Amino acid sequence: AVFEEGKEDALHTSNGHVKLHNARLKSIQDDHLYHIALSTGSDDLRRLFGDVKVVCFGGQATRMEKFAWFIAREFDVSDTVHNFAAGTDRYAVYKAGPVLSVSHGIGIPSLSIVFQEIVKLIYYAGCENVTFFRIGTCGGIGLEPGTYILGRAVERPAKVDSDLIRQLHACSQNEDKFKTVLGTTLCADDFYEGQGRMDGAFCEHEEEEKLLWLREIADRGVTNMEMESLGFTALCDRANIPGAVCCVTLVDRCEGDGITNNLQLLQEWQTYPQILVARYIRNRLDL
Ligand code: R2B
Ligand code: URA
Repeated sequence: AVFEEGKEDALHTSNGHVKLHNARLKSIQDDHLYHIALSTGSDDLRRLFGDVKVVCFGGQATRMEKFAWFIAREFDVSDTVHNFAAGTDRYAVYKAGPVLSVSHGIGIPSLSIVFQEIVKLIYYAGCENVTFFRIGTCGGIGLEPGTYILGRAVERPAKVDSDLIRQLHACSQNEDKFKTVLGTTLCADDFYEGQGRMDGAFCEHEEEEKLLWLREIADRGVTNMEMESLGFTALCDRANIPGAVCCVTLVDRCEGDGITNNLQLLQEWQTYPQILVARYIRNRLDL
C-alpha cells in the first residue's frame, strides 16, 4: 500500500489531506477499489491523481465524460480525457487536469459505493484541499437521515457547506440563460411514487393530493427533488470534505410529471450546473 512513514497522522488531523477514519486500511497491502477498477497495488494513484482538487459527481457516464471534455478545453488542462474505470461498466471516472468527473448511477446506494471508493482514491493519492460537487438533474418545486450498519439504524446529519453553496451561487451571472436559486432539496428513494408522480406503473393518489403535498413541501423551503443529495451531503460531512449539490430542474412539478423527450434541450439544460461549477473551479484554482 502507499501509506508513508508519518502519514498516519493524516488519519486524524487535517493538513488539507483527506482524513481517513478507518485505520484498518493501513494493513491492506493491495486495496482494490473494485467498482472503479483501480488498486493501490497495480496503479500509481499518487502520480495519476495526486493533483486532483475538485471532484464532480453526476448520474450518467456519458454526461460526466462530456463534462471532463468541457473542463479539459475550457481550462486547456488536458488534450484528452480517459475513463480510468473502463475496466468496469459500473461507473466512469474521467480526469481533466485537477478535476475528476465521476458517474454515480441512480440513488443513494449507488452513489455511496463510488463515493467511498473515490474518498479512498484521493486519500491514497495524497490529494490536498479537495472539494466535492454533485452536478445533476432534478424536478423543480427535511427528511430524516439514516442508514443501516450491522442491522442498526445509524443517523448521520446531511449538513451542507453553507459557505460553499453561497460561493457557488455567487458564480451565477445576470446574463445566464438559467436562474440559479438556493433552496432545500427533497431527496427521494424513487423517481415515480416516491416523488408523488402520477405517471408511473402504479399510482394510488389523486392530482389534488399531489398538489397539496407539493405546496406543503414548497412552504417548507423545498425548491427541488432528486435522489442522491441526502446521501451525498451526509457522506461529505462524514468524510470531512466540503461538498455541495447543484442540479438543473427538468420539469416544474406544479405543472406536470413527465420529462420532455427533446434530447437536445435536455442535454443543453444539463450543461447549466456544469457551467456554474466550472466558474467556481476557475475562481478557486485561478485557471
Ligand atoms: C436525478 O435524476 C435521476 C432520476 O432520473 C436521479 O439520479 C436523480 O437524482
Ligand atoms: N430527477 C429526479 O429525481 N426527479 C425529477 O423530477 C427529475 C430528475
